[in-house]
Amino acid sequence: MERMEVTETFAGVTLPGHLHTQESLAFAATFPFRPTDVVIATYPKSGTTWMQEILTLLFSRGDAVPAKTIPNWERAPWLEQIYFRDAVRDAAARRLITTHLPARVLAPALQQSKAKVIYVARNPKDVAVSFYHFHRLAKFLPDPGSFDTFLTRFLEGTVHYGSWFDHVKGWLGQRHLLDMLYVTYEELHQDLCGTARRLSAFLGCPVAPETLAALEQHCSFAAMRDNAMANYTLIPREIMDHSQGRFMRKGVVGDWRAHFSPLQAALFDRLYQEEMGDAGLPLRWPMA
Ligand code: PPS
Repeated sequence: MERMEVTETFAGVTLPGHLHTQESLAFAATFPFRPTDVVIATYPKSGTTWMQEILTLLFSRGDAVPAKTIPNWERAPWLEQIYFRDAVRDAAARRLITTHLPARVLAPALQQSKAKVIYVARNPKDVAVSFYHFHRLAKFLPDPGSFDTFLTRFLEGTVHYGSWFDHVKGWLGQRHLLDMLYVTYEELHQDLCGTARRLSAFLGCPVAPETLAALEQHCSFAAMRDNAMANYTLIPREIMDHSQGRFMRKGVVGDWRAHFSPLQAALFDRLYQEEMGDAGLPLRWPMA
């Protein structure tokens, strides 16, 4: 498998070389967005795959066939990945594009193009837990070591894809400058249909009750866990070793409580307060 040990550095962030080259990253940074593009922006493990599935169902008006027959990375390709140039559907009337890149790389082009941006964020304690488990499964990411070691690196912002704090502050800092809808993983949990309605209003994409019913059924954790087009079981074992865990791992809110020691939680809370306390951002999850 290619470039499994390579690390790329771009815009001050390290990224796995298996997925990204300097060329693919430069292509992303200069990509000509269109006003009709819909961009899902996330820090990893924040609900990206869930949002890809929800938008697939909204756009298909509840028809599950695309979601069940086309891998999610073709339905909503990652802007910064090597394969994007071939995957982006230039002829499509509405292109669905996914990115983990920081706002500082993409915001100017997005502002100019007036593309729609959906930013999905999640309680960073749950992000850290989910990312840790994903490192064990994804062979293109470094060995995470113990959870404590990984958490230290997550808080320092030295993990691949950079600092969670910078990512969230960067993107939410753009919320009045971009045509952006901000959604949290926790809101999707609490009220999937209500959030889907909010998405449909933002996208100008009417949603009938039957569409919502199909979406609710198909985008449930159980349905997505069993959907090979969304659960990454199509990826060969040398790249994602599913004997080490599932991509669709638990899908719950608050799993951090089963992983964090009181000391880890206290350290996390202190840094969170320092970084986010005065940021004036709408952060919609309980930290305690
Ligand atoms: S990635 O690698 O960045 O694309 O990962 P991402 O999709 O952002 O995040 C993966 C986590 O989202 C959970 N997930 C869901 N939870 C609830 N319901 C649904 N339908 C759902 N789909 C994905 C997935 O299980 C990962 O979280 P954890 O906590 O690891 O289970």
